[in-house]
Amino acid sequence: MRIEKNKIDEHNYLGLKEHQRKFDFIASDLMNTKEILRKLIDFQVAIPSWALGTGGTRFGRFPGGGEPRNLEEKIEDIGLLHTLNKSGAAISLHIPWDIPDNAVHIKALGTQYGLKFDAMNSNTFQDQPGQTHSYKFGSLQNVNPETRRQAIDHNLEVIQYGIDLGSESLTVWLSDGSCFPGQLNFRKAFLHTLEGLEQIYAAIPEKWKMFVEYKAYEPNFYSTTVGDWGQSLLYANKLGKKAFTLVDLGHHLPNANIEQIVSLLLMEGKLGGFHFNDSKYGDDDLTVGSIKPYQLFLIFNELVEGMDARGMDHAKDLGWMIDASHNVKDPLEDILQSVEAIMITYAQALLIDRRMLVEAQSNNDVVSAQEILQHAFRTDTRPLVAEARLNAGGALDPLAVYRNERVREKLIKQRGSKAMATGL
Ligand code: PSV
Ligand code: MN
Repeated sequence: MRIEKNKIDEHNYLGLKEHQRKFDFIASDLMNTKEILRKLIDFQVAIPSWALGTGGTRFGRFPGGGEPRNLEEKIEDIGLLHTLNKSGAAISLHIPWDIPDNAVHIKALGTQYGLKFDAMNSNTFQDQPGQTHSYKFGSLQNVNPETRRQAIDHNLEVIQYGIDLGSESLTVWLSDGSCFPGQLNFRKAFLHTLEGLEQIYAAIPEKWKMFVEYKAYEPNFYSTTVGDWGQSLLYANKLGKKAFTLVDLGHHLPNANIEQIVSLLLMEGKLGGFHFNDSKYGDDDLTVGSIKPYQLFLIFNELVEGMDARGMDHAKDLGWMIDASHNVKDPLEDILQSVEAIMITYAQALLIDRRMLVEAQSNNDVVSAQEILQHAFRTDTRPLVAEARLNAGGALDPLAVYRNERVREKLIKQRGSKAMATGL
């Protein structure tokens, strides 16, 4: 379904006076409002095709109905969200969950909704019906060369789908690892994986990027073959200039200093992609900013600082994506919340007084350094984000329009209460 522009205009008209008051208040304190608004408008976050259905746990799944039944409907849903917030102009596909059988048609449909095709994701963490070799004991690390070959071929196929759709990156996340001591030889597992990644890398088109995503644990619980940023960076460095590390916020051990990881990867020119989510325990895939908003702010602080230090374009030079889906919310509302949290936090990071911070750091003035960061974090940037959205043609309050328009009810009517999206 689509939300007509006049519905958004109507909503904006009703909220405009109140918004203007709040926006004028924050803008009166800023020297570079225009520049900030430009950056906020340009910043786009890709939505994964697997986040549009209710996620589940191994204990169950409680779908709320009206989920997209095919790739076309997934594109439709992401298009709808983008109409509302103008910040999600890309879709990221997981193969084989979302095979674009007719790439020309799928690409055209994306364009119709103003969407590009972001990173392609391969899947060698599940066995598919009819698959010859099982990934039970890993894919690229597998002791059986034929299983490794199968996993490599799958990635090559995914690259081809991406080429057809105009994507420019491949994300490889491997669940490879072991559950028990002695189960595998770490060095052999690493080297087999490297060999496989090298063959995949060789097929990566010239202007593409290859992202190597790491994860501390799950589904393996004793060791993971791409377990942390050190291992991912090792692979990326060995592979070459088109290979980068991908940081997923949920993929660290408790209390890991993710902002420091981000800073050093940027310094090395090896941060390529970013998956947003939030978590209390591990890879909980909760709504961005719902648990640790200050950590998210500190990460954005390093992202902005590190990208500026290298003269990078915030919007284009890293791959930004949401990677979250869980059990209890309407997934579309959840994505709207996540994108909003990202934009609010990015805006806060843009407000940090960099000159003062450098001065405080040079003077070992710890108190001032903390004050400078927290001043930005405690600023309510919602009016800035709403103004950017308004200028881009979106809704002042996307969630309010979504609810007023009874989108979920209409989707259930259209697709049925039992419609289930593919994904985890
Ligand atoms: C793995 O937990 C991960 O973060 C990878 O990015 C996957 O592709 C994605 O989640 C979806 O399962
Ligand atoms: Mn991820």
